[in-house]
Amino acid sequence: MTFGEVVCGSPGSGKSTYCYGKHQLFTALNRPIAIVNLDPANENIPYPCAIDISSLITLQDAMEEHGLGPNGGMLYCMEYLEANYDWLEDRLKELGPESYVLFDLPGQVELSTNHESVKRIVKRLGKSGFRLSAVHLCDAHYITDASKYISVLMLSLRAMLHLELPHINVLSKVDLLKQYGDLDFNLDFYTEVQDLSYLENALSTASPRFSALNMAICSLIEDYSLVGFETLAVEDKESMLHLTRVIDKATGCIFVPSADAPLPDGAVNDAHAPPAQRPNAFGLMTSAMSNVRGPRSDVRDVQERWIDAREEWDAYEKAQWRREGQLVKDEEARRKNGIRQRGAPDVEMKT
Ligand SMILES: Nc1nc2c(ncn2[C@@H]2O[C@H](COP(=O)(O)OP(=O)(O)O)[C@@H](O)[C@H]2O)c(=O)[nH]1
Ligand SMILES: [Mg+2]
Repeated sequence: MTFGEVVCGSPGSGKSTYCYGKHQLFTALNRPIAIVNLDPANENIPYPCAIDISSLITLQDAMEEHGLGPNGGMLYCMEYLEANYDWLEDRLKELGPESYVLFDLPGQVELSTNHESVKRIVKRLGKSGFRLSAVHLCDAHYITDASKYISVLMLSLRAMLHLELPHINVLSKVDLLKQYGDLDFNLDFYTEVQDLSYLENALSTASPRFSALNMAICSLIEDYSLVGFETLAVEDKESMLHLTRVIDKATGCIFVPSADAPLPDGAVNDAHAPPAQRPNAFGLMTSAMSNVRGPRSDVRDVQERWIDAREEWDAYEKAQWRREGQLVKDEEARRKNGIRQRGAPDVEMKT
């Protein structure tokens, strides 16, 4: 069984950056990972790409050959990929079963809310042994405006119902939230989607004509009671670790490092070893983990980190990095010194 993610969301929501961030994180943790670019319009791919749809079809070719616009061309590319599913399957087989696979989708939202090709491709992947979760990225900027927030809720719900996968909605770029001014509510109001009636005031002030329609949409979303959000600041390791845990839980993925993978000092890769000696799913020692603060799993901590006390946290983290940098330098100097001392030839002193 191969685990992985279908990374979807509107253009600019941060899909490719997230894939790159996850690649860096997993590489640091010795977790094998491969990224499949399924966006034929993706020109500057930031990450090492294991499989690229552009070697099957490009958006430009589709548009020129069939006289289509960018949207129609994109739908054609996905239909073409579905028709040539064997091409994808053959390349995925070459990756090996231990790789965690990210599928970087195009930003056209209809691909994950209406159009059938992506859905059918995902279904076939499931039949070939993939256990995938949908990771739906939405720019956190949308929560700064009640009507945009409603549209993001609708979009997320639609994608959940359409893709029929374990589904994680994510408010991306939370590190930028502070620069958009004060939010009407705390961050947990937006992530937990508990009581949308609080939005009535803002919605009727912004667009009085559509107030009743907006409230009807709110109650529809509440009736389904499905939508909620995680948060993401891609450069923040804690944020990435927390999201990784949530996704692993949704797919049921438990990563056990291979026997020959390098382990932290003192770790034993043995199922019978005491828990504190075993590396966990992140390749870290449980005892080592207990020394550091756990990933920011509570949304109130995220609010404190990125909104309420952002400057203080930035200063604190900068000081931490400086200290860690100094420790690494000291350690290197000590090691070099030790090698020099051990390597020095024994000179017999003659008197
Ligand atoms: N500040 C910040 N910028 C981000 C984050 N994620 C993505 N971006 C930026 O958002 C822009 C669009 O990202 P990209 O990955 O190309 O979006 P895509 O179209 O969904 O693949 C790029 O300029 C990224 O650098 C984030 O977590 N924080
Ligand atoms: Mg992209």
